[in-house]
Amino acid sequence: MAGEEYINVDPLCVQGHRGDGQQVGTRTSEIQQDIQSRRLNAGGRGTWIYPLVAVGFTVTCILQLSLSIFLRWHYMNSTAEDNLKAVISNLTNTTSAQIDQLKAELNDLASMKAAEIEQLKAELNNLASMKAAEIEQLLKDKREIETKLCRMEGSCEGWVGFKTSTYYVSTEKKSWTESRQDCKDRGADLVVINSEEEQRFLHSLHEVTWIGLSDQEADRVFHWVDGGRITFNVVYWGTDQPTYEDELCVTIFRYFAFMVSWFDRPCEESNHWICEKHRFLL
Ligand SMILES: [Ca+2]
Ligand SMILES: [Ca+2]
Repeated sequence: MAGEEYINVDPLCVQGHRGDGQQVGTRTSEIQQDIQSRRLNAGGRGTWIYPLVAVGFTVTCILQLSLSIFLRWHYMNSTAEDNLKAVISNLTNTTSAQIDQLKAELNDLASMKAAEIEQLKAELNNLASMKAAEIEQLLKDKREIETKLCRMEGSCEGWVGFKTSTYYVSTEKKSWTESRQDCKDRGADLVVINSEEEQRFLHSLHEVTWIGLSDQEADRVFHWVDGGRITFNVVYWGTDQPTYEDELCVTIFRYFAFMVSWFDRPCEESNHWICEKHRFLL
C-alpha cells in the first residue's frame, strides 16, 4: 500500500530467540517500535515533499512565463527595431531622391533664369541703343532749335547780336582751320567783315581773334570764307601788314586801333575766334 514502508526482519533472528519467551517478546516490541518509528519518519517525508513539489512547479511556471514574456518582448523589440530600420531606410532613400529631384529642378530653374537674364540683357542693350539714338536725335533737334532761336532773337547764351547778324566769341584757342570747323558745327562760319560798323564792333569783343579771311592758295590774294575778296572800302590792315610768306590767316588785334588791327598770322597758331550767323537765314 502507498505510504507504507516494508521492513526486512531476519526470521532466524526471531526464531533464535523464541526459546526465551521474555527475551523474544522484548525483541519483538523493539522491532515493532522501530517499524513504527520508520513509518512515522516515512510519513513525515511525504507531507514535506508536496509543498516542495508545488513550489518547484510554481517556480517552473514563473520561469516559463518569464521566458515567454522575455521572448515575446525580445521579438517585439526586434520587430520594432527592424521596422524602425526599414522606416529610416525608406526615409533616407526618399529624402535622397527628393534632394536629387530638387537639385535637378534647381539646375533647370537656374538654366531658365540664366537664359532669361541673357535675353533681358540683349533687350536692354537694344533698348539702350535705341534710346542712345533717340537721345542723339533729340540733342540734334535741340541744337537746331537753339540755332534758329539764336538767328531769330539775335542773341542767346554765348552769342551776341549786332545789326543783322549774331556772333560767337570762343572761350578756347584753336588753329584757323579748326576754328572755322567749330563755327560750321554751330551752323555758322568765321566772321566776314562787311562794314566799318561791323569792324568797330568786332574789334571791341576780344584781344586777338581769328576772322574769316585767309590766303589759302598763298598767292597773296586774301579771300573771305564766303568767297568774296577784300574791297577797297573795307580793309583794316595793321602797319606793315600783311607780311605773307607763312602768315596766311588773319586776326584782329585789339591792341591796335580798329582801323589798323588786321594782322596775318601762321594758320596753325592757336587763337580765339569769332563765328557769325545771319539772323534772316532761318
Ligand atoms: Ca559780316
Ligand atoms: Ca603778318
